[in-house]
Amino acid sequence: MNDSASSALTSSASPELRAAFAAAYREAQRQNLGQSSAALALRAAATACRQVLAERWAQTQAQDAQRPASGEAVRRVHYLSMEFLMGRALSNALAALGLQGDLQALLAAEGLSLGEVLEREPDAALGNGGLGRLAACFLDSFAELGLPSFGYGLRYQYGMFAQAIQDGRQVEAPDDWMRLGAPWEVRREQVRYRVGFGGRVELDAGGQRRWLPAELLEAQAFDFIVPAHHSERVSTLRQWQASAVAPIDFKAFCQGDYAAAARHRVAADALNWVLYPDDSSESGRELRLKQEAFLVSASLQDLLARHLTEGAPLHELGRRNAIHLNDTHPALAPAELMRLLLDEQGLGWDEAWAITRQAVSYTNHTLMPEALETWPVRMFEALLPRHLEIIYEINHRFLSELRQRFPGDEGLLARVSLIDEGSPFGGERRVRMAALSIVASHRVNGVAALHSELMVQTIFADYAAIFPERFHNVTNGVTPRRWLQQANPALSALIDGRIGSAWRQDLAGLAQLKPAADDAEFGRQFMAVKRANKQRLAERVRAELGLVINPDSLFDVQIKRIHEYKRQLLNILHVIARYQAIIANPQANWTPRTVLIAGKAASAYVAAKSIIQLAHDVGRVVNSDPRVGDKLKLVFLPNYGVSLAETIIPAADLSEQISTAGTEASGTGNMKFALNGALTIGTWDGANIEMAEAFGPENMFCFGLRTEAVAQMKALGYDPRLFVEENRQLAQVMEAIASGAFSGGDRERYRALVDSLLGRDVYMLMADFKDYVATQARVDALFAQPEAWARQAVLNVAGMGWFSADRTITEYVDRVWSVKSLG
Ligand code: 26V
Repeated sequence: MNDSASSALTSSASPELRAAFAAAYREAQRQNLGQSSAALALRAAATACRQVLAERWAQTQAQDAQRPASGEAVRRVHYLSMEFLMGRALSNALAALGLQGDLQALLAAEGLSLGEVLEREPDAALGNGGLGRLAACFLDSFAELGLPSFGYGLRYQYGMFAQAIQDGRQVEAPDDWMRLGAPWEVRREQVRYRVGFGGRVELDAGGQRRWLPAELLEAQAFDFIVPAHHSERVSTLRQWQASAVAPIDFKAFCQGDYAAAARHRVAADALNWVLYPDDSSESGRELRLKQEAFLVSASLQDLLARHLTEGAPLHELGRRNAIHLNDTHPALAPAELMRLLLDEQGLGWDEAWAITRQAVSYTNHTLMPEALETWPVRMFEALLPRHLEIIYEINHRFLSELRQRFPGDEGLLARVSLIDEGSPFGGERRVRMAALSIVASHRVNGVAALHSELMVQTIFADYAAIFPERFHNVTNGVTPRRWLQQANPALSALIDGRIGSAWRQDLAGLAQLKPAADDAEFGRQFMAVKRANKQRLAERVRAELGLVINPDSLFDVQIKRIHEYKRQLLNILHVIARYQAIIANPQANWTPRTVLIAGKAASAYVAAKSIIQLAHDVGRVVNSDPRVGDKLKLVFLPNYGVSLAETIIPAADLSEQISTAGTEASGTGNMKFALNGALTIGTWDGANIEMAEAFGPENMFCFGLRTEAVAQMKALGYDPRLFVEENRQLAQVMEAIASGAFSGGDRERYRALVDSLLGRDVYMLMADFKDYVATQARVDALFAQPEAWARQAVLNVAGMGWFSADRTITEYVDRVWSVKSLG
């Protein structure tokens, strides 16, 4: 995108860069603070890389400021997201800057290995799951494609939470990831804005509405710089830190009441403590709304300041800048932009609205109705009175227009209104954030073909009827730099040997690997790489959990947030069925299998936590049964995150993508596994479908009810008990759980889980169990033929070219962010 900037720095840095790097390294070394040498080396290397990145950042910004006036295709993209799951930064930076060899040499002189230094780096785990990791992959592609852009987020001091397991149960603790400092971030001393909360709105002498907030916070910018791998361009993740503007209350301080003296300062600080504060309390919900408003206001003030500094006219703001909402969490953005344009810049409504509509676009990432955000009007009145006025006005104009288009259809108006009026029997009035996002956007998209289709047929059907041209699909992708090149160097080298290294920049090139699928020697090499990755994972499992697993067994992996719709429970039911079958017939020719599960459950999500406990209970029984040996193991790896995924995925034989059809918006883990040569056992859901179409459904283990069948069965009155009654194997599995076979005879522990499966079974595990188990048998059979297995695995890799985040971002630019998309 930015030809002038592209230069080849892939394999080796320029001598000047290397010298600068070595100097920075020595300098950082002089500041030894008594840390271990590996920790010191990590800090030094990060600081040194950051200096190089900061120079590239300045260059990139200068280039972007010079970009042509509107009318040209390039707009600056502002990607607003509550989550960015960045993971570790050092190995990515070294690869991008071509400094890997240099650092390795420097460390060797200190008696250190690069691997041990890389392992020291804590993950920046400022996210929850797929949505946050997608945002991180996008930043990589922004840089790689040279797209003028800013990612905007919050600087969470304690991430989401660190997961520990005690007695088989998840225990949450603060993830103190910046404890040893944050060597990657660049504090932008001059980049600060004020963000208000509460207070009232007044009419001033000139008839302008003016908001007088009761509380003022300051937002301070911290930048994390993301390098391109094939040019000197970078992208930026700008994260905001809140602090109180008011100093301590001196009177309270003098009276010795230090807590009262600093109360407002602690409250401001709390905005940056954790992502997704538990929303089971009113104060938790209020904190979250404040976080969202804070992110949005600081980011848009920054955008506006930059736009004006660049000397561009205000009316061009929407044509020169795209504001993208990563789900509805930043949905206040249109209201805040309107406030800035109306109240601070003095524009009229129509002009401000036109600019806002041009700028804003929105991606939906889930169809789960419970994830559709709404906020009580009461809370808005208290915290964001001016935004509420603006939302009312947007709504008023929207509904008036609809009244003309659809006269008499009051039902439609009530359904699509930005305000949920509650029911006459209770329930307070609420602001619907998805409605605001759709009405204020010029584009709305889903994240895989099926999801985008279901989105307009179900949750957003009314809006799609009103604004048919707004809705699009942009299927997700992942960055091949992190998820293949860095996570799996051995497979990368094997691929390079066959087709060259250009796939890093153009993943579509992987298609050239197709003929290698029929090359038995290549297949053996592929399996040897996989074996080495499995060996490494097995060592880690032994070191961390004291459990011995066999690297020659089939590694069957499910790693993702724990959620009922993702059906980790179905996976566990299969483990139990297999366990029972092994006990019944230990002499049979079992394909040895190691089932690995990892993932966090939201802290208030009781059912998900129970699933984690069941995994541990079943694991304990199965893993210690001498009759089983290595025919079956069940392992739960604690504290799932990006860097753990980077070790697990290259070691997987089988990828579990088994959500109830129609529930998983896309999945991106599914893509990472296939790219690393794991076969997928999956339902016809999310991006599984497009993957199967890309490399052939015969190369995926597809099973289960499809979306239409799920809907049909539900419509006819689904009764899970019928499936249990007709399937002895399933009945035995359920009976074992219910009778306490895995809970030391405690029949209560899993009563709720069992009752829910036999009662409503919302996600239809009982209906899909039989096909799932039969399909797992097909997996066993293929795994017993390594040549045939390798062939399919290579075809998977060769077919994954389309699932690069670079392709995804190119589509966003084309369909959502280009001037062209404004019509
Ligand atoms: C919802 C909630 C509700 C409870 C509090 C915490 C919380 C946090 C986030 C969300 C929305 C989650 C949306 C999400 O992560 N969707 C995932 O997005 C991926 C990227 O598009 C996609 O691949 C996954 O299928 C989808 O589940």
